[in-house]
Amino acid sequence: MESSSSPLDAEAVADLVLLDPLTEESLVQTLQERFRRQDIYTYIGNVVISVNPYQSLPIYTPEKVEEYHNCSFFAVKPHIYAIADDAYRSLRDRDRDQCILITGESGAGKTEASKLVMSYVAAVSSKGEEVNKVKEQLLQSNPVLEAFGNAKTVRNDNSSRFGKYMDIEFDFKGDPLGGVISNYLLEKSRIVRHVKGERNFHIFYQLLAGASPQLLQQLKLRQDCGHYGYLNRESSSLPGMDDAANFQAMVIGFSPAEVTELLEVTAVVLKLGNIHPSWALALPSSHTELREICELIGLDPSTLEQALCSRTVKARDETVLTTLTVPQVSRNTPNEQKKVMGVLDIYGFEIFQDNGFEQFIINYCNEKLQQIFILMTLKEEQEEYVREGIQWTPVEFFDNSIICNLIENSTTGILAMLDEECLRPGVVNEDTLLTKLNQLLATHKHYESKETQNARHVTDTSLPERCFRIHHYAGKVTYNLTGFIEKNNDLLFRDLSQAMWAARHALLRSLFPEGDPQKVSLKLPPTAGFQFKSSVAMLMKNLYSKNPNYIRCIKPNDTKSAMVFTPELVLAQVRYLGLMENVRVRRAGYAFRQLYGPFLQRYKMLNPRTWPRWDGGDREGAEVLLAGLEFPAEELAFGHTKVFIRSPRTLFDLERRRQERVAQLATLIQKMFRGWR
Ligand code: AD9
Ligand code: MG
Repeated sequence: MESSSSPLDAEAVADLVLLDPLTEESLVQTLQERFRRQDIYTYIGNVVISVNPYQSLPIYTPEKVEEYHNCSFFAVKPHIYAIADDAYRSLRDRDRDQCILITGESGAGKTEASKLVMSYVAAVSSKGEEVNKVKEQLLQSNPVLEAFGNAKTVRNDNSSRFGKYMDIEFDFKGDPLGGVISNYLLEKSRIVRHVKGERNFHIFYQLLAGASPQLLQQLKLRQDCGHYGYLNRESSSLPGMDDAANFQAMVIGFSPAEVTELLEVTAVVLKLGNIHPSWALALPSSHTELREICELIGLDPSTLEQALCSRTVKARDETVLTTLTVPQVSRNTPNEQKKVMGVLDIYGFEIFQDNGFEQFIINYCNEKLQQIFILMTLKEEQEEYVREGIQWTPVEFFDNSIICNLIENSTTGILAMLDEECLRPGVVNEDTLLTKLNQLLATHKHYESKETQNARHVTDTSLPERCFRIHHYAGKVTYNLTGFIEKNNDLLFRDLSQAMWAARHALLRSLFPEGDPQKVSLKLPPTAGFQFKSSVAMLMKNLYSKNPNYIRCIKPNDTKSAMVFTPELVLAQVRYLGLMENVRVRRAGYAFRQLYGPFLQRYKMLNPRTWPRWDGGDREGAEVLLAGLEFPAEELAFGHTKVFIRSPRTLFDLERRRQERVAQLATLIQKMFRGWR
């Protein structure tokens, strides 16, 4: 008999491609039933869905690593290790660069998943002094990135406030050589502002809690969080988070001089927060914080004072979005053929009550990821059919390139029109932008505003002023244009970058290359939207050149509780993640496929011609076996190495017949046994 965790258990199929009937309800129910059994991982083909358990499960032990290491993907329960192993093996043995795309909403478990993938790869690749050093550095990048890029939010105590893409490089043997990390859309505005109940970036609390009294003195800091305007005393410590210990973990791997430089800049940021905007017009140069900042960075106080005072209010108002590339560890490997595994940990689709420029950009990125997902999945399916010599019939699917185009088209796209408005001299505001959008996009099927609604005589008049709505693949989102222009402009005033560049502090200077008076250019820097579009295009090109692996993370409840599963909440995510479309695309051709050998082994008892023995080849055996079962011809296809079954129903029928036959045989054996006694 089947155990309750059989992949073909109809109550809780391990692969949603086999879901029958396929509805949103049945999909959510299956996830719920599996979650109840603590099976937090489920497949859609080779896509892994991960439901955050909010408790530590005993499924990440070294024994588990061993179990999944070199095991066939479908022979073991769904697990993130299975996808990591599959990707790593294809990279090492089949020489195919891989990427692992992890998406999901805040708190769904993306960052944990990316760490699990990295630690799995570290565990199964070879050991040796050199290699171990690289692995350590790779794993070590996490505490640093999290210290400077993560913060407590209402949704997640350890929320990543940036998107992360990491290319891990391997040599021909599959040993890690190093990595390159790119960050997307770091939420810099958190430094100056965050909502009640949230915190600033972890690093500030870690520094104050973990630094020795001598170090604090050297950095001219006080230990008390409450002294700093950017921090809040009430959440200076969080349950389950040891800031002091994390501080120690963060500095491992850096030289003492590097640590000092880094922390000096960190201290300067904290202290800048104590320079009050009301001093905008006259800042006493004897001001203690100002004087201390200048001592830390080697700058004449009057230079900083001038730079701050001319624009103080504006500078505090900055909300900046950007992308930057930080080359992390990298060993020198001339002339060596490198293989690459990319890991992408990036925010999923967002629909809030109020959606602004950030949501617009994030959702654009997800729209692109969806596009590449569909293209790659179809491509992969098609390639498998060609490899197996099976007829491929094109499938119907929703092509979201029309939405991508609406946003990114270089002349009529929303981003292009926003840029145009940002560059226009004179008074610019979002109202004129909206008018322009309405004119150009009046008939676009995926664009709506109050104006176009009126023109189209739409009765739904729920759309507020100064807003537009996009029909994304994952649902309709209303964006409020207020703030789009300022955020897109992303200007740091030149006098500030020049002042920073004038400091003697080497690290600080390197952060403001544009402050070099020799390099002053009259050209405006690229807008935030333009930069993001370019880096998304680069990312897509990079991903497209690799073999994709997907991890879709789901948050089961809003209270961070173990064992609570809220179906409505999960349903919304199933929609944003496009899981239904995912299943449909996966089974566009054939829902199930299996190598002839294991297939024959499992079902040969269903036909007296193949049972109890079949002496011919596996493929022939499978053909003979299925010929006797009278399935409609279009349900089956025979490839070079695999049998293909079109609909889950046929597979379940096969499985049911097998179970009946097993029961029958068991009774028969029992009878025989009794007869012998
Ligand atoms: V955000 O978009 O950066 O705000 P993530 O990255 O999706 O978000 P994260 O990985 O930080 O979420 O997970 C949130 C919390 O869920 C973690 O701090 C863990 O407490 C918990 N979690 C997530 N995945 C697992 C898991 N596989 N096992 C146990 C988990 N706990
Ligand atoms: Mg995260």
